[in-house]
Amino acid sequence: MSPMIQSMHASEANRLAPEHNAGLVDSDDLRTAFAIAMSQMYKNEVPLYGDLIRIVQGVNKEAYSGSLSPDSLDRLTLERHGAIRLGLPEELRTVRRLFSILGMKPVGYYDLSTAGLPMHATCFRPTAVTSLARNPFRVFTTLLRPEMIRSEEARDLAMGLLRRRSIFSDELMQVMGIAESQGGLYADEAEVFIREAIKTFCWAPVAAATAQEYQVLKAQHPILADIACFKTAHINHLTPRTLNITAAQKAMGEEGMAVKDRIEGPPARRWPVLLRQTSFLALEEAIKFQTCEAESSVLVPGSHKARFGEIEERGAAVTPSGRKLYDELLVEAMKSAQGHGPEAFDEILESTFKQFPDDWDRLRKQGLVYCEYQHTGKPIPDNIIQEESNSPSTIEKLVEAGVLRTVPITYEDFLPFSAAGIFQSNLSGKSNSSELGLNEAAPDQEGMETALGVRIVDPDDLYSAAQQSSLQTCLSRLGVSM
Ligand code: OOG
Ligand code: NI
Repeated sequence: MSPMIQSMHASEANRLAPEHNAGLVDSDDLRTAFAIAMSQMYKNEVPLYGDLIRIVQGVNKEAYSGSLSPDSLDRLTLERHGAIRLGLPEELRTVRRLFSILGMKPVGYYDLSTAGLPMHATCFRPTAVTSLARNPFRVFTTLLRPEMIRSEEARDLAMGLLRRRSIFSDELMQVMGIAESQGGLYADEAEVFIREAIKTFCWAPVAAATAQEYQVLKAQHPILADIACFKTAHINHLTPRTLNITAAQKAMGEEGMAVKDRIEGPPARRWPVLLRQTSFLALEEAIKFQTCEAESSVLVPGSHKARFGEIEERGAAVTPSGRKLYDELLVEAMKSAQGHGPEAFDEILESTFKQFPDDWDRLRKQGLVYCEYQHTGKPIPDNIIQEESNSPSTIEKLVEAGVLRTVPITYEDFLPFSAAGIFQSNLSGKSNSSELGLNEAAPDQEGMETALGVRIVDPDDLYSAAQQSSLQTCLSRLGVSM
């Protein structure tokens, strides 16, 4: 333990807060430092990820000037998401505390049982518009649902392995306590925090299980072996954001990467919505298995497949009616594409999505997307009566008159269907729950919230609040009564 931490008692910490917290590292800066450290770690461990970053940065530089992206090139260059898979509610609760220090909250609930996975998820991410603009780093975090595992033997084995492990170092627990009691971290503490937090998410090449235990779990469900057999909650991918996923996917193939056969999500559009993703397939990596539980266990070589590299293109956040339309069209396309290959599916998807407007004004006027209002600087023409207040028709008139401009609000979350596709491309071909040895399950947001110890934020509340507050800022600047 560092002397710095030893000397920082909780009482001292309390004395520093709140009047003396001027020197605390801003949580947005801390998140950026953490995301950079995570990216560096992953680059060292998975060199192909470094190649991916290089490809994406090249593509983005080229695409930025001509793009309609509402986000800055700085944000785009830094932007990443990662994914971790946790085994126990206690692990999730501690991870929630860890991400809270980085200014990230659980947003959105994802039921993955529909994709044949014994787990559910949330996304830890910043929620304030200003924090998202500085660094939107997000981590898709899944939690095992043991009640979905049909085999009692596999379930008990997994739970036993999970209960025996501890994925957080003592130093990390201590520095998190300090952060919570003093409301943040000083620079030297922040360094310790990042160093120790990264250890939780790095690769542990020596499994915490025997080869036989690993096989039992893998036979039950490959994801189970990945969740339960290791000493850390290794991130399984980190995803940079690209402005042109078609070009980036092509460049990946040209460099000889084993790329997924198609891009998940909506088809290419003039006005992108939600998100499109693709990846290079998970790597078979050398690991070592224990031969018994003892420290002195003889190690035997083996391998494990979990880590991959993904890229994504983000578009506008859609409203609930936009999402309904998206889901309906996706199901329609999937139905008509049954039995066809990936290329035919892409064609069918494209023609089905002709029903999803691809014109900014129509998207906005039909209430399919969220938008940010900006004041162009133009004064209100005399013929628009200000007393009408902020009724929808006045706002439309202000937009038409060029007083207000509207830009898309970027989708900051995930697409379970897309996630499912990516999952399955890295797993076996089995798809229904009984083949996978799983019990049927309903979504269980409450169970997830109990595990987290806090409520999950509804992403729609965030998008509509962002839209509303941008409008209010414009109207009050224009002196339009509310
Ligand atoms: C999570 C996959 C979800 C995405 O981009 O949709 C995800 C996992 O593989 O654990 O990261
Ligand atoms: Ni991902």
